[in-house]
Amino acid sequence: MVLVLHATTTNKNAFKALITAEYSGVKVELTKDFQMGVSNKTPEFLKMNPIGKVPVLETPDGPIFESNAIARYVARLKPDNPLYGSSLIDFGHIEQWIDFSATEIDASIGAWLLPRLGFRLYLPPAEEAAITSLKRALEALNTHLASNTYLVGDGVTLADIIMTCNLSFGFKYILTKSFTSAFPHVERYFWTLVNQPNFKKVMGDFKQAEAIPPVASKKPAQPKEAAKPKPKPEPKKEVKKEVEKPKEVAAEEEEAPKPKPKNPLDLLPPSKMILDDWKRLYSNTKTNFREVAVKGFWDMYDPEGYSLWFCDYKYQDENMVSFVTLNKVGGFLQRMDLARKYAFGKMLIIGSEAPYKVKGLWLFRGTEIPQFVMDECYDMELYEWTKVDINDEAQKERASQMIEDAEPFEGEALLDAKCFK
Ligand SMILES: N[C@@H](CCC(=O)N[C@@H](CS)C(=O)NCC(=O)O)C(=O)O
Repeated sequence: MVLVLHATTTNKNAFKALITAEYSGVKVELTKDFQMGVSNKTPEFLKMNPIGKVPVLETPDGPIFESNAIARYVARLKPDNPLYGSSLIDFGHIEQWIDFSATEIDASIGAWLLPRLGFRLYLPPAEEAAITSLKRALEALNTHLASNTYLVGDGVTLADIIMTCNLSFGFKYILTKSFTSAFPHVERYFWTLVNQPNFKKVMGDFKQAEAIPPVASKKPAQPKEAAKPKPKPEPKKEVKKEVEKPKEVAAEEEEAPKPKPKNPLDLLPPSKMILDDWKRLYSNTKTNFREVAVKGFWDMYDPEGYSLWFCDYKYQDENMVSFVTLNKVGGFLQRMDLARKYAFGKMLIIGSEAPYKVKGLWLFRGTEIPQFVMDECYDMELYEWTKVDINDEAQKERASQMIEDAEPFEGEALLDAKCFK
């Protein structure tokens, strides 16, 4: 009897059943020419799995969906399968690690990776939470594996198959060596398992992710915006990425480009402060920064043509991982690209241990934060913004320190300082 598994050839959830089948001497074959998004949307497929997800296993007694249930079924086809251990307590532990793998490992990897790939809403605080729970789970797994070669007993069990398949999704797309090296026993375990012949036959050669994937350009929902009567159209660049327009429609649009409306900031009365002069002074000052650049800034500053703002990240407690915090600030500065002609910013990442604090100083053209920046850069919502009162010496001094990257800043070391210019 050959059981038919509906999935693509690279699906880690399908690998669970295929590897289990290899260990159990059961024949499971993938359907030919499975097309994700097409084959799993047909009425026949939806009869097998009403949610339309893969994998699905066709058995002589009817279909089964949910990859762990499928793998359990395949394992049980072999009587007294060692994949299920040799005692009731082994069985209990195998089920324990299968559930742990699904709820603590797989769920956290998905919560970190899928928003970055654009499959879910990307929110920096949610990403931090996902990484924190993944690290907690991996630490527990690492401790267990420090004194155990496999999850249960002395040989491969179903728990190892499911755990390794779930880990493989992370190792392949987001868990770089610099991340996994904190969990050496997990690394040893993972590489041992993916190199077992029964795993290799299904998964092929395995290569670890070399970089964390960048965030796909999708804006998260903005509650304030949603409340407004007229939704603002998405910037054209982003729409193009997400929606594939038929070629002829795209061509039509490109034939008659509409004139770009002038930015309202270009219509403001001229200012005595020339932003580029300030940026040049900032970049070219190598010594005596306080006396030259900072003094020069205050000499140039025009409170009628520009405004200065302090920003303070609203979710400081969630800045638990240094490189994630740095990436978050880096992403913010990239997304501010649209304001390069009208802004200068300093962002400090403060503290020598977690939670790190992110605070900044921004100079904007005009006496308010420009509306297009508020509308188009979603990071703005993640910060509290306070206008700098330049008549208050303490605030002025704080702004000077931020321009200068003065250390210690508010009594703490700087992890990094980034400049937008
Ligand atoms: N808990 C399910 C997850 C299945 C799942 O999310 N499958 C994805 C592919 S890995 C899918 O079919 N996505 C298509 C969709 O969401 O429509 C399992 O383990 O089988």
